[in-house]
Amino acid sequence: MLVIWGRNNSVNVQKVLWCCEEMALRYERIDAGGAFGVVNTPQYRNLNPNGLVPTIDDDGFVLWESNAIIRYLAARHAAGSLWSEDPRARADADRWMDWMLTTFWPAIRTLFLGLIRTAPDKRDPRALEESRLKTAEVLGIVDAHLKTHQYLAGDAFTMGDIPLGCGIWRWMALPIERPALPNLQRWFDTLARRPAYKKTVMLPLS
Ligand SMILES: N[C@@H](CCC(=O)N[C@@H](CS)C(=O)NCC(=O)O)C(=O)O
Repeated sequence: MLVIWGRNNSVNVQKVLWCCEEMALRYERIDAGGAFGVVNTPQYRNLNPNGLVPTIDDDGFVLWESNAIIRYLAARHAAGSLWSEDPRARADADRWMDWMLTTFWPAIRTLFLGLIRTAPDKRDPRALEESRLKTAEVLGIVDAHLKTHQYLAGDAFTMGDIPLGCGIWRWMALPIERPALPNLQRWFDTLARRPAYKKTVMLPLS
């Protein structure tokens, strides 16, 4: 049985849960991280020396780093669908997965943490606004891409949609002003109709 450690409100844990639900893969989830602690115990550090979530144990194979986990699970259980057999199509999905971690998340992180996990009197309005503007700017890249693509890595849903799909829920659910990005909105609306996305990602932000 696949075991997943991680609290279900974490963006990186949600990536893995959503991926599993899309593949109808059975798993056991153990709360860890944030208020649940666990991540600083020697047992957990043995599995993941970073003390972060998610971590998986798939019949003795331990893996951390959310995108690596998605790639592994999709290659193992969804080759030809979530995980394309074609190297170029797969690289396209990989590209958007990495872009979420290296470009989108650094842009939105301050805004998300500020509005959701920081008391109002401790917020830095200037930093929040900078983060909002930067996020809107980088999402312009996605909007332009989605003008000619149904999904991030082509015309079918793939693992490439999962990381940014988790991130975009935060952008859509935050109480902020958002510029009109019609192609991005269309992509999000499509994701929002997927039962697995509703179940694992579209949760109240916390
Ligand atoms: N690059 C790592 C980042 C993991 C990470 O930063 N996880 C956060 C939650 S989203 C975490 O563990 N924070 C500490 C905690 O929850 O205690 C990945 O993608 O898995």
